[in-house]
Amino acid sequence: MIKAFIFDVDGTLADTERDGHRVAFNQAFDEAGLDWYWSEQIYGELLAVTGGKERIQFFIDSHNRPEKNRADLQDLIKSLHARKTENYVALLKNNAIPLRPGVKRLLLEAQAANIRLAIATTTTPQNVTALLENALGSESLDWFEVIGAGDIVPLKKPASDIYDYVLQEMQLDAADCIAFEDSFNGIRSSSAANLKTIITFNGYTRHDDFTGALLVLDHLGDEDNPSELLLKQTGQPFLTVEDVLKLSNELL
Ligand code: XBP
Ligand code: MG
Repeated sequence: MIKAFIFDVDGTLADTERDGHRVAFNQAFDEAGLDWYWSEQIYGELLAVTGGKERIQFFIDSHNRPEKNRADLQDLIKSLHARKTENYVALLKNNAIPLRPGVKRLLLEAQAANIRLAIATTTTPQNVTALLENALGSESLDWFEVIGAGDIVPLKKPASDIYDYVLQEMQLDAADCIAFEDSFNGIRSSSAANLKTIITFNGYTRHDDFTGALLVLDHLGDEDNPSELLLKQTGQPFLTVEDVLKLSNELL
């Protein structure tokens, strides 16, 4: 019996990477006087590594930046990332990034059906708060029993740590939960925690390998915004809680 839904944030709840995180990183680089610029394409490549600080390090290494020899490199990365977080939170306040189609509907439906909700993400906790407050109102923070985020665990996705942490906090078995993810690193993490996973891909992740997913959709769909892939597979415009429960029992 499914008792909880566990949601990833970036790319799953909202399309935050291209017009949110990427922009906030570039602002931080500019403010620090660095000549780095992450284009949409470069950012897509950098998404191979989760976590903002880890992504900056990956950029320096993979683009062979001279800064790699700086004695204060780790301090530089930390301060760039702190600025990036401030920029991202400000950006969401001024220009809220909407939730993806069907997300609010499914969250409300799940609560009505007494399904417990949680979040498992590699992003910084302040970013989750800012996204939820601006897109759904501050009361929505209470919809989630556990918000597992950022450096709270030793290893970020694709390691299972953040999902293991959330399951432990909720005192639930993986078999009683469904994860919602958008990326290869996301499903590697949820699968490593033995969770069944529903994928809603986005522009950056549409060609990722989602082997093992329970279902792969373009988005969750709403009445007035049908999920094309769900329509094709079941004739229904949007995914309901009942569908998720059936799917988990391989009945859909
Ligand atoms: C999200 C991430 C995060 C964000 C940036 O991955 O990798 O690093 O891009 O957030 P997922 P921070 O959706 O798989 O959790 O800069 O706060 O790390
Ligand atoms: Mg994601």
